[in-house]
Amino acid sequence: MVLKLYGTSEAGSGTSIVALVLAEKQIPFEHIAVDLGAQEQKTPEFLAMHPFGQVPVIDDDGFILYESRAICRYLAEKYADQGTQLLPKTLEGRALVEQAASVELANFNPVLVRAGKEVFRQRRRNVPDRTLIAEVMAGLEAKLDVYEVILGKHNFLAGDEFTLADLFHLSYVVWIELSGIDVMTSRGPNVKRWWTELVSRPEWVKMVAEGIKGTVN
Ligand SMILES: N[C@@H](CCC(=O)N[C@@H](CS)C(=O)NCC(=O)O)C(=O)O
Repeated sequence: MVLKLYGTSEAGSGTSIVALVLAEKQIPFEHIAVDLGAQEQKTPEFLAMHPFGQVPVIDDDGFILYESRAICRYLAEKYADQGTQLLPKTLEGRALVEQAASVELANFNPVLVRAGKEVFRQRRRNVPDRTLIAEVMAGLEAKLDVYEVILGKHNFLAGDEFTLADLFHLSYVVWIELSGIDVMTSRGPNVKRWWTELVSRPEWVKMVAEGIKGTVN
């Protein structure tokens, strides 16, 4: 049975980082759009898959998994020898990926989620709190100055190769950039180089342009 990905249809969401792993790994999948506005994620059927009532969720031949980063790790491990290599083979290499992924989850993601929600309000024709967005983004600048140092030592966050730790950073930034706020390229040259490379990955460019599309639907 083909893998099912339940989630939103736009690049920038947690669903889209899972969709990017699926694309990078060349894993066929069906995308099942969940209408968050209609609260489809809170129906009893959906809650049976994801007790917190959120997306993304995958159904891999009856194996149900939620939390975008857990799903990405699962897919990268299961399809280790297929498509783009997203995890190093050595213990130390994996540990460095986990280090960078923990930094993303602790420092980067919370800031982006707060600002991203505000931007999303704007897209739903509510008035976004621009002061809040500016405050939140200022918090991110200090973190990006540390990224600048890290990325001065190697090409990507966990070494010289692109890994899941880099890919995880792609959620939410797109939404903020769509509102005209330059998040990633106005700091140092190393962050700019790294970011430009991430957002130029062909599968990501395609998803931003076309939305999330399954390969069998
Ligand atoms: N940590 C979770 C976050 C999931 C999350 O916040 N999903 C949002 C969409 S990006 C959602 O389902 N929102 C609707 C809701 O919470 O009811 C993950 O990475 O999967």
